[in-house]
Amino acid sequence: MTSNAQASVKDALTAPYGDLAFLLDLDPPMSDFRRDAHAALAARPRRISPMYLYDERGSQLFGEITRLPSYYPTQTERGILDANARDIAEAVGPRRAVFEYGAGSPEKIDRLMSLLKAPSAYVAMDISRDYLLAGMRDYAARVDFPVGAVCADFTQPVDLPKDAIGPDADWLGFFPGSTIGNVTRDAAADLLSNAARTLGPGAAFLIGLDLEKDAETLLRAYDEPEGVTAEFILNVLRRLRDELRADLDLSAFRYLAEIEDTPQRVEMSVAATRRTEISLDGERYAFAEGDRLHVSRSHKYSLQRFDALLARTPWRRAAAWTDADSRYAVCLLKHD
Ligand code: AVI
Repeated sequence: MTSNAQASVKDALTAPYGDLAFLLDLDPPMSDFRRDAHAALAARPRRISPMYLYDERGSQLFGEITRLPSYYPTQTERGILDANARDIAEAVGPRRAVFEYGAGSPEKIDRLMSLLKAPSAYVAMDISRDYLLAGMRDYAARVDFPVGAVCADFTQPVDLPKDAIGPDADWLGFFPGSTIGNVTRDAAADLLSNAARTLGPGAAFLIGLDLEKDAETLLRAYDEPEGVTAEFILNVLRRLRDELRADLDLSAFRYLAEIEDTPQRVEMSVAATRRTEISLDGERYAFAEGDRLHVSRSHKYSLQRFDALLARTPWRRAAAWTDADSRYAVCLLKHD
């Protein structure tokens, strides 16, 4: 790391921070919705980042999705962690300091921390400073090990202030929910390589992975009759209309989920059901019937394909636990 980068990390660190062992605020580049919306609408194909799904309403809708019976990843991951708690704890080893990618819900954090043997610390990284601090302050008040917070985008490399936790801690990265599937395979390899650097030698990494499967199960999970996923994806247009004051007719668009192969993934778009236009800041973007705006994708992996991805990173797969139908895997990665 250069001396300039060292200086900026130092400025970004406050330790302790109230009840927290530290706050490392890397001031993640806040995106510019208006600029990105213009760029997305002018591009061919039209594509906008899935991060714009998650305003308050979008986060609530995603929470609802995770409770739908047809959206198997959340319940299946939970089932795998519960059914294999002992084996996982054994394979991970005792006294790990945990670094979670994305601040988990209290229930998710408790599930992991109570499964591990004598965890020594918990640190979460999240792009939303308010969400992160609210969650971590509550958590720090409930537990007797150090809790830290890193405000950053999870694709950023992070220099953890290890002295604030204990310089000799053995780290465990935790990235549940199969969120790794929401980035391209190249970005996933970069993220994992950065994680190896962040967590240091001897680290382990527990990651949730949605496995390749039949197209019907995927369609049931990503285009269910309840229509919550449709609302979730269409929320991008609602935000364009309500926050950016774009002139658009929501009823002229529908949600479209498509299953693609090699690599298997669900592609999520909004599609115009008739000729229409979106007008933003006086700029008019025409849609012919069937024209799309791509919003999100969710990659599915086989364990073999995941191993091939890991071969591009310092990690190797030490173990994997799956459900009885092999729909989902929790993988334990290690590196020396
Ligand atoms: C957050 N992520 C893991 C979800 C997924 O399954 O790809 C996002 C999602 N999009 C539609 N449904 C769920």
